[in-house]
Amino acid sequence: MSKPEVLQIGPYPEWDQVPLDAAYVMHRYFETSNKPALLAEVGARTRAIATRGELGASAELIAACPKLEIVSVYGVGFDAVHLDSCRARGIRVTNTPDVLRKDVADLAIAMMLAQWRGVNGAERWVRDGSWAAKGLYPLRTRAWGKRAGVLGLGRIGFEVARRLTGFDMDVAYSDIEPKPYGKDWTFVPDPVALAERSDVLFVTLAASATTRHIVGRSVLEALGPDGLLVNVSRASNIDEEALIEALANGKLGAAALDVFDGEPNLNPKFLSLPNILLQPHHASGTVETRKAMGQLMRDNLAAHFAGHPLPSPVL
Ligand code: 8YV
Repeated sequence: MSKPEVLQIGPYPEWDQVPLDAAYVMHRYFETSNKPALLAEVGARTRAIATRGELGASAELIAACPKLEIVSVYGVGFDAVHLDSCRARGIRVTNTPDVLRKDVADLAIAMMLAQWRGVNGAERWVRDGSWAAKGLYPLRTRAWGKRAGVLGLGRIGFEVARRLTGFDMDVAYSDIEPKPYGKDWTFVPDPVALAERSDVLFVTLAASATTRHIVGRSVLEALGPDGLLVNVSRASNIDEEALIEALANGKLGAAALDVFDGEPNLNPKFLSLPNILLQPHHASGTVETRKAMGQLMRDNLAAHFAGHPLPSPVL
């Protein structure tokens, strides 16, 4: 039997690429300079799209593959997949939840600590000779015991909140409704009220059209001049222009971001702000987790082509 043809939207590590190449005819969309020509050539034979969370699959891409059966996402976020097109044509969609939640939470906590304890600046202080020349590093902010807000108590938010509890923090969260697994934490439905009572606000919401810019001027100003915003979800959850303005005029104390509009080409205004920690969308980026994500993405494809139930379906 001939191998199913798969359109590959982004690169994968070798430990995934080798088995993918063995099981399927992989068309490397991301490598070709003439994307329309590749689509015209292989779109009609493409039965699966293998993509990454931040790349997804657009309506145009899906339309160019009339025999498409499944979109398999390497990542938990499927906001970049045009779900309406998939629903309309009965195309299955899978993602890789669970396996990455603890790593994403770990990086969120690391970003908070790095900002409050000034880890990057302190490293520079040693390397550039400031320690010897100027003396002690300026005092920073304590982390333990502070008030934390978690915007979105899904799988990742839950792991963030659990970790914050270990820092003796007073933890509250916002979500559509109180979560049965959130009983140790205070439920504050309104994101502005959550920000108001928080020293640090973690954005851990799954992104959708309804969450777009949920963190806007009013949330940022409620978090305030001493507040810290940490985003490990999607850039679309934050109004970036309002964030840049609030950081520049001191209405928000600091921010730590792993995701950006238009990434990897972020708004250059971010680069000139001293009170922001910038990370290259790598919250799930450990060898262990990326191996688990790749395995789950491949398991979903294999199950689909074997006619078995999908391990982690979205649609
Ligand atoms: C990954 C992500 O960096 O899970 C997601 O939705 O955005 C990240 O974990 C990405 O999917 C890998 O490309």
